[in-house]
Amino acid sequence: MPKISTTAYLDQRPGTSGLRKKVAEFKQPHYLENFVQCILDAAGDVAGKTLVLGGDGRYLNAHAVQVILRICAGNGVGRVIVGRGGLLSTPAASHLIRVNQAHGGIILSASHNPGGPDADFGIKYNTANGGPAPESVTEDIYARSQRIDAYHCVETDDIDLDTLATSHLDRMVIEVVDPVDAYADLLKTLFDFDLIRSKLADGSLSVVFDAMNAITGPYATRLLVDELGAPKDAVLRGTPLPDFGGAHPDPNLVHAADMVARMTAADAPVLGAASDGDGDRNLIHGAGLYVTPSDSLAVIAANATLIKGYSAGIAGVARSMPTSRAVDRVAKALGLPAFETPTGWKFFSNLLDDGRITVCGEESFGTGSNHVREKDGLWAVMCWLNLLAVRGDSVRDILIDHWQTYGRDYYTRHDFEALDSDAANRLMQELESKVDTLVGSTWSGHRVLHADNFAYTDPVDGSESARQGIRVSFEGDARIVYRLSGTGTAGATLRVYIERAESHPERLLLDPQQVLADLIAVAGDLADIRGFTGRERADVIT
Ligand code: VG1
Ligand code: CO
Repeated sequence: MPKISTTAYLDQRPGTSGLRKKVAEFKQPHYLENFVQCILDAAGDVAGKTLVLGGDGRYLNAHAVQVILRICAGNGVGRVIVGRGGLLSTPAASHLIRVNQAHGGIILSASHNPGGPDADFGIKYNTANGGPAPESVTEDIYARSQRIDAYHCVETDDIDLDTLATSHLDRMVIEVVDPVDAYADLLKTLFDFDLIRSKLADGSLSVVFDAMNAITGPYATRLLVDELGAPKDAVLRGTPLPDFGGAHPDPNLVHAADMVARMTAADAPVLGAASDGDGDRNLIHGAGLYVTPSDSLAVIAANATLIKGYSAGIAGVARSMPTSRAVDRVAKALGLPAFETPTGWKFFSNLLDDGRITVCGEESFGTGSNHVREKDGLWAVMCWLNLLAVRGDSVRDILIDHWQTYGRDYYTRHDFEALDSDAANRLMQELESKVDTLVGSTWSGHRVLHADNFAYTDPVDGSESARQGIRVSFEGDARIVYRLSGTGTAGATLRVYIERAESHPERLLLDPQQVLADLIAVAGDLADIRGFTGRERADVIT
């Protein structure tokens, strides 16, 4: 096979979810090729094996898919299953890996980061279970990227990926599949489509979904409009665009503003939702009421047996460390195991594979189950539609009922973006160095009960992940967490997560920013955010 000489780039360390860089960085000579070769080398013997390939359609997706096919052929891969047009949502890619018993898959996305020539691109490798490669594999990819001096690649014109067909590139089979079919079939096994369809038809249920000009447009149109009979205009911004129409494909209250406006109007539908660039995140909104991702996870866990695919009950739950402890309360009440993992979906995979958990989620708009090994935006939307159809209540009623039963975890995340990396690192180092002395200290009346730098030992394979974020617990069931983002492409982002539990029946419907105002101030003082960063306020509050 032709071997092409190259020079190593030293900055190809995957973060929370793959390698994310500016498009201009990916366009450097051999930059993408190097990384793909390192993926294939770290993936074990790929000769003759099947891989899945696709991405969220952002700028560079189409080009990258062609390059990756050439390198796969150069490395003797047996078969590549590609989504038509090079498109696949992240959960659909995970499912295709599993259902085809593929060796793994390569997913092209920078998820919720903006796309376009001046914005972000990303690439990640998922293993045979359909989940993001564990740290042992991503570190191996990184180590190889430091010393790579050649890659294997065949020469060919661009392959036609717009026609559903099977073709050959050298001895490698390329199978172009519909990106939605298999995924839609999977969801049909999990949810009561007939019931939801009938409730949408009689008007007792209604939905609006914002696809944010990103990958979920075709998926949402198939499921909500074609299968469930919702009107066409139930899907907003439903055509995937390479630059997401210049918008930020991050499903939060700021970037999904049109959907939120519909949901806060007098004639709001029953359910409003949105997903991100690659389709693994979800935002859930009821008429006039936003559901935090931490609460959404807890509600889904508490009501799982009402949903067809989970009617036999769930084995256990897991949440990422910074996610609120709402789901822990459900687990306790139901006598289920609950796990706290580091940030990033890869840490859920072993628990899912081992059957220890069935549903899991992150505060960052990620929820999912054992049906795939990624978080899944439309799965969460279908969960809520199914629950609403069965219970016949509003989102508000379901949430208030939940809080009355389990209490409410008031929760907010404050992000300080595009910080000077050195300043952000110094802030974290200072926090780490004083973590042991914090216990017993009092901050504006809040006494610290416990403080540590979160370390995780995987209960299934014993692998260890240290320094995953600073946790500070206070009297009164309050908590502040600090960590640096691992998905940004410019400077550093400090994430500060603030929460407090409340069970008094008359204090369940307050404004989180007000309830948490004193703790938010403590969070700033305790880490001296202003001193280190010069910032008075967070850039994004969710
Ligand atoms: C963020 C979220 C994390 C999520 C990750 C990937 O990571 O906090 O919970 O798993 O994005 O999501 P970080 O390191 O920036 O905090 V996605 O939808 O961007 O693949
Ligand atoms: Co995403």
